[in-house]
Amino acid sequence: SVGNTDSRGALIVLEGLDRCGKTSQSGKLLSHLEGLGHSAELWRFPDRTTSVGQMISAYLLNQSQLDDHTIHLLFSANRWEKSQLYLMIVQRQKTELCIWHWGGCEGYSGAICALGSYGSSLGVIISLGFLEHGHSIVCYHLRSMMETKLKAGTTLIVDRYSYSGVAFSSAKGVDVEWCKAPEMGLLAPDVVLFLDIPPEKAAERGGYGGERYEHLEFQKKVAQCYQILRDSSWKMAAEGIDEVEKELHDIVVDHVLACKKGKPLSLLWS
Ligand code: 2DT
Repeated sequence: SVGNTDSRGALIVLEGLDRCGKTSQSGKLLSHLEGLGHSAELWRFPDRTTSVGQMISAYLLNQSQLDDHTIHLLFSANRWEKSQLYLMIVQRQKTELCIWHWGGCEGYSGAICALGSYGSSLGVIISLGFLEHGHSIVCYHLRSMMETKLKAGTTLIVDRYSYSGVAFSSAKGVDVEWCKAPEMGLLAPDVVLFLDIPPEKAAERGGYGGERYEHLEFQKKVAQCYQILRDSSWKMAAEGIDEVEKELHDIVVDHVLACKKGKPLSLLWS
């Protein structure tokens, strides 16, 4: 397990085929938790806003072609980029030189640099340069944006996670163990809510939007691959929108309370 047993938010993952209702259920879960006074946020993967996410989006829209292994690693990188963040705060003393001002922070004469996954070695090199110019520097390594949020008490409701990564790539014939490898070391969810609907039924719902994986035959393969990944931490939610909603609310609130009481975090597939 990771870290201590302090109160924290829960990591809740929703998984399922395209058009299974994950996105609308995620939104409802968020309102329910907020209504009960819990701090919660909605996340989704792929996060198409980052530069890696834009490459993924172009691939899904059939605007670019990538080898199956390459796109798999991009999806994984899109999760890792939300996990590694190195922050360096430079306090200005003598000179006006700083890289990025910490906007709007009156009285704080500093700059803040996010070094991304380049890590602490780059941080050390940059900080030596600043020290020479008479700045004082505080370096932080935030283990993970996700972990930081959870430890601050915020529950994360995540629409798709590593299970989508493995299910969709292995449905294309990529080896399951190979698919899992780059996900190892990411945080494990407290619960996976799998919205279990037959692929034919999902296909009937309002039609697919025309993205790369939105074809019935492929979705059937994905459904089989999800079954391989399923373990005891998964909750299978059946059909019927209202019943699903009630079922999910109860499960999620139980997990949120367990995490508040100090259930430790753990890592995926370790
Ligand atoms: P959305 O329609 O939910 O945006 O998903 N996918 C997703 C993968 O192949 N690997 C992954 O790691 C993730 C998170 C599932 C877009 C598609 O991307 C697939 C559907």
